[in-house]
Amino acid sequence: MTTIEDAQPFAFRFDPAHTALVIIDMQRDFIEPGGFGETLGNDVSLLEAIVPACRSVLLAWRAAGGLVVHTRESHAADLSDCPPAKLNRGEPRLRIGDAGPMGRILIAGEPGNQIIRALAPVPGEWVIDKPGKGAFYATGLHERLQIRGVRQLIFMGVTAEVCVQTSMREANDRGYDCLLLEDCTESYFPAFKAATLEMVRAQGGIVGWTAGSESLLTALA
Ligand code: TIU
Repeated sequence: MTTIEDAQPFAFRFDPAHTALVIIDMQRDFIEPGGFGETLGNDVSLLEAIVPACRSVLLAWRAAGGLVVHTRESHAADLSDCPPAKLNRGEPRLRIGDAGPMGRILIAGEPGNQIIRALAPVPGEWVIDKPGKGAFYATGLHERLQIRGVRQLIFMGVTAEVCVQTSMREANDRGYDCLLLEDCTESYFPAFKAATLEMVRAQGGIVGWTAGSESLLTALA
């Protein structure tokens, strides 16, 4: 077992052979101007700041031979997997499926839907396209993780309070111990990131643990 002693609310112990690194939605749609995140009215520049820390963790996890799972929030070109409630929500400048500067917004295969270059998947890593906010809804991810004997998940990605937290809550209910890396997640709303970290680890780790990425890197070294 490997231990991150300074994780909160208490030490996080994990077996790297039964742990996956889950990187939520680090796709151009959310990080770069012209994607879904910006069409919702957000300033996307905040999110780019976590990329170097995410990359350090990804490279270390790869070097350790760990399983890497990338997710993308993504819909079929015919929008058959996008419920009207999601499609019609709010008053975005461009809706899911509309043509934007990086191709059709949030559509599989479009340039904007690709993982950013710094964190691009390599062969052998899983890439999960998910139509919802949570990584476990309509993806088969749980079944694949069970076949691999995965019991613990380490989370990075965006946004903290939407797809990351939804995925962690889904995972928690499915019996996984979940660790969120504090400097490897971000929100368009700084207060929402802070609240996410607090609510995940409150009440004795009601959803999971949090720790800084340096603590994970030290534990893996
Ligand atoms: N809007 C927002 O904060 N997030 C999303 O729509 N998706 C993800 O979090 N990936």
